Amino acid sequence: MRNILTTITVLLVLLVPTHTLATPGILKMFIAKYPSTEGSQLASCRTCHMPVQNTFLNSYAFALKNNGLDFSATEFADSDGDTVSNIDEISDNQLPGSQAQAHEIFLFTNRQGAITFNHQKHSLATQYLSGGKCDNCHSIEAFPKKFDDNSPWQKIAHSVCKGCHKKSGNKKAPTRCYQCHDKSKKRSSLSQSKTTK
Ligand code: HEC
Ligand code: HEC
Ligand code: HEC
Ligand code: HEC
Ligand SMILES: [Ca+2]
Repeated sequence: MRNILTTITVLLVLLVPTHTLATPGILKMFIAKYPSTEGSQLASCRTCHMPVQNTFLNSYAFALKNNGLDFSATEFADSDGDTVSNIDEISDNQLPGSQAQAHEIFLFTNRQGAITFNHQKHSLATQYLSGGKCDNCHSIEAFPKKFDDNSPWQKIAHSVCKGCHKKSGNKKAPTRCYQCHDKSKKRSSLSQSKTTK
């Protein structure tokens, strides 16, 4: 028993530091490169990882990875496809790897009333029934792992989101129209229409 414990301890000492210390270094590199981000929402693992508890990379992190972690080489790209370059977003305290305004909170705007979707809770908290199983929502037929508020999601959303809520039998999982759609936040029919994109 003691031998096993010693072996485990040695393994932990050998493995844990390289695994957990190696990459938070990228956060330090990021802040060193862009000092204005210190203390801002960008000074976070979530600027590149989503959900944060895992090693999953977002579009900005993939750009960094593909450029051998050369920050300057990714500055003029628009990784999240919102027409603003990565460097302009970073200077403006916006997320370069996501069209969301805040980490993992997606606001779907539309004519019926906006829906606020908490991605972090839905992908990780056990009562939301996915517990790390990304395929509950991300499969070929469903959401593509790239938040684009200009695409229409009604069909997928009403089957995937409403479907699970109904099946869950959980009263806190909304199944009625205005529990999901916030009437006070409607995308006006005069403003850019989603389907014409
Ligand atoms: C500026 C972007 C950025 C930030 C911030 C960032 N990372 Fe990373 N991280 C990356 C990239 C890019 C990779 C992939 C590196 C590669 O494969 O070459 C990565 C990889 C990882 C890995 C996988 C390492 C492996 O060897 O498999 C872990 C774990 C990780 N990061 C943890 C963290 C944690 C924890 C934080 C916050 C303290 C953090 N990262 C902050 C960009 C970032
Ligand atoms: C309950 C549903 C659900 C689960 C579970 C889920 N996601 Fe998502 N995810 C979404 C939705 C909805 C979006 C917004 C996507 C869209 O509009 O296509 C999204 C977007 C993303 C994005 C892109 C973010 C951005 O800002 O562009 C990434 C990366 C992602 N998810 C990773 C994951 C990973 C990794 C897991 C599993 C650990 C996971 N998701 C589990 C629903 C889910
Ligand atoms: C795999 C099951 C599942 C899927 C898929 C799912 N949800 Fe949920 N959702 C839940 C559960 C369960 C709750 C209630 C959790 C609790 O509070 O106990 C919930 C709660 C919510 C809430 C209430 C507020 C909150 O964050 O708790 C909203 C809004 C919501 N979901 C929107 C969505 C949208 C939009 C989608 C699709 C993009 C979606 N959900 C997909 C299981 C799911
Ligand atoms: C579980 C949450 C949820 C429930 C419940 C729900 N919806 Fe939706 N609905 C969504 C999401 C998410 C979208 C996609 C939004 C987007 O693309 O911006 C959507 C899209 C729509 C759209 C398209 C709007 C547009 O401008 O493209 C209509 C219309 C709509 N829903 C009507 C309804 C009605 C009517 C009900 C009740 C019978 C209902 N929804 C119930 C989540 C929900
Ligand atoms: Ca951008």
